[in-house]
Amino acid sequence: MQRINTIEEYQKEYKHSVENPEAFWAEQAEQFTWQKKWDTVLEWNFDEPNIKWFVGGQLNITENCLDRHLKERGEQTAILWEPNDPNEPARKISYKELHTDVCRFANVLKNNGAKKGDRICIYMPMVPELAIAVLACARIGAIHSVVFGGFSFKSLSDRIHDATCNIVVTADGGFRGAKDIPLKSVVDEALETSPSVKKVIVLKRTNTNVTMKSGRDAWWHDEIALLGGRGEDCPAEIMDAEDPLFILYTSGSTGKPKGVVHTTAGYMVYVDYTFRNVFQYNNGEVFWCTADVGWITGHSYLVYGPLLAGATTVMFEGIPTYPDAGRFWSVIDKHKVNIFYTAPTAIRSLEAMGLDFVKPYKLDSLRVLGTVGEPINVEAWNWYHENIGKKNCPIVDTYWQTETGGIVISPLAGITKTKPGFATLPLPGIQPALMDESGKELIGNNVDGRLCFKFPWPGIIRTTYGNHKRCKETYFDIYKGYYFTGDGCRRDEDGYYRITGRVDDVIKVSGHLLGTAEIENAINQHPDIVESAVVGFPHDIKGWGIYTFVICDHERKDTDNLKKEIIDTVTKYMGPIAKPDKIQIVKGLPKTRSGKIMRRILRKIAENDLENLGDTSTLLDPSVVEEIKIGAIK
Ligand code: 7RM
Repeated sequence: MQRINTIEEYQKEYKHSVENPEAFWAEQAEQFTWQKKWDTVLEWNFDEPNIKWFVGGQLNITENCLDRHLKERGEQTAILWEPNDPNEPARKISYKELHTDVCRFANVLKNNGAKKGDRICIYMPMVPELAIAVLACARIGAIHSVVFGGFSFKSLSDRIHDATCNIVVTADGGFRGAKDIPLKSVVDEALETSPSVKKVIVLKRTNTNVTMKSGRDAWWHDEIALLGGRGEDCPAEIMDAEDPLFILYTSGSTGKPKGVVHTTAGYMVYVDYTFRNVFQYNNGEVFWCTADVGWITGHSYLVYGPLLAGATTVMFEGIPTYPDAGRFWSVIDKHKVNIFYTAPTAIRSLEAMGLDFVKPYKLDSLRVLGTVGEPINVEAWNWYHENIGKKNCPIVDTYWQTETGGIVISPLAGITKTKPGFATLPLPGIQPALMDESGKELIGNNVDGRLCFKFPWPGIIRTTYGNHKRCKETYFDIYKGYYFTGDGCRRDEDGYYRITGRVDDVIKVSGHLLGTAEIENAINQHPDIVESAVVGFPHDIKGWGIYTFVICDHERKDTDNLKKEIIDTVTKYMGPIAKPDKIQIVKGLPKTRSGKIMRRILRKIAENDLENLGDTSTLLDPSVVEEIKIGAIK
């Protein structure tokens, strides 16, 4: 399959994609295995919204990830798995083996009552069986909803409940660094309030003691054994192009996460196209995306993108600092990784550990480096470029979202001239628009505004599960006729895009998108807390840290204990990723007369910018601000 090779080709392809998007995307879709070709490439309006790609087409994405490659690269490694413990052997699963494993587990799901259209929740550690479970769902037309293993029981149960999942696939536990994460017991707690779940399939990974509820819970290996050596084949369910492929929850401005829905054909065409072009993937290369499959980056560029392109995809179970801060670099040498894709927060934390952890490694297999998830600061970009890429590897700063399905603004590796801190140019098919506060599109270069897109691409969100109105209101109503990202953005004198950060109440903490309202809900579970307000503050390593203001219903003199209890409460209800960095106990919060918290003021205080709080005259009680300023945590 062809890809863009020069900047002139990019410009030509971009122009074609804007002038004739339907012809352009139809060309990209040709190479896949279709059970039936589409009748119409695109039907859309952004008002409802109603977006349909490859209407009338029928296919199964796993035939394109697996069956399509068997003849040419059946023996090639599809998944190269690196365990948490470097002394445990790595696993290499060929395309042929992966095909068999996926079919077997698809049959297990069927034996447990799964059917096309069912929602299946996957809550697993980073082991090959996670990818196998994802693909097995797709094989039988069940909609997967992967929940990141770092979320705890309440977040898990909310997500299971929202999608009314009937099956959960999990493991006894997972290894992460020196820790053993007890996944099954979290599932047990979540299921106390999730009546829709009839079956739980449990992979044995850590050998942790778990309780198995009879009639509901079954071991993965027992279910495979029940197939008695049969089940190596499972016909791929024929799906309509717009049948949902998966739901993935993402945080929003309210406390309730949104179930972003992606559908089959458009998502497939888009992640394959962007994978091959952005990373300039060559046949035979080893690609490593360090994201967890629980996030969209793992869905699109650890599982689907690389497998669609027939690549070898590395899956790493552990963390960057275990057994030491050289682990990423050691794995790159060990598996001769050619393309390495990670988050700025990981780069900053490893940079802070010093070059002694980099020096022992050659890193000479690397050809392309990538980043994703948040703006990368110039210092981290330079460190990555010099010490990891040895000034030889282009860096692609890829901008995208759970809702965009795949990368939308990014350099093409080695083709687009890069500028540290800039995601650079829109990919073919992507039509960005910057809007001012009044809703007018800003024309020309050297402008700052809010980033929107004015034309659909195949990977765009279709709906938010069970609540189409919320999808419309969040993304399509704010600027009529546009999809709104929620990000601020600058277009510079060269027409290059630089993302300046979120303009709503979500924050990126260590690359994880968290809703401040969601964290507040978790904090408010503490019996002594009456009210709380969470805002972000700039953090050297994490990008953003979590600053929380809490009001207690009676005076607690043991503030250290109280703070510890609050952290434990957040960990218990939401998960360790949402632990507050700073907790300030306050008597009141700055509220307007209508009772709305003025977060602008709290953000300034959290940033330690006490002199520029702006207008506080509309506050119900301006004196609370003085009290908060005095107690502010530096
Ligand atoms: C892929 C992912 C989406 C939000 C998005 C931005 C931020 C992502 C970049 C970035 C600056 C980047 N999906 N973001 N990539 N900001 N430069 N290259 O992260 O749904 O979890 O988050 O992440 O704010 O809206 S996500």
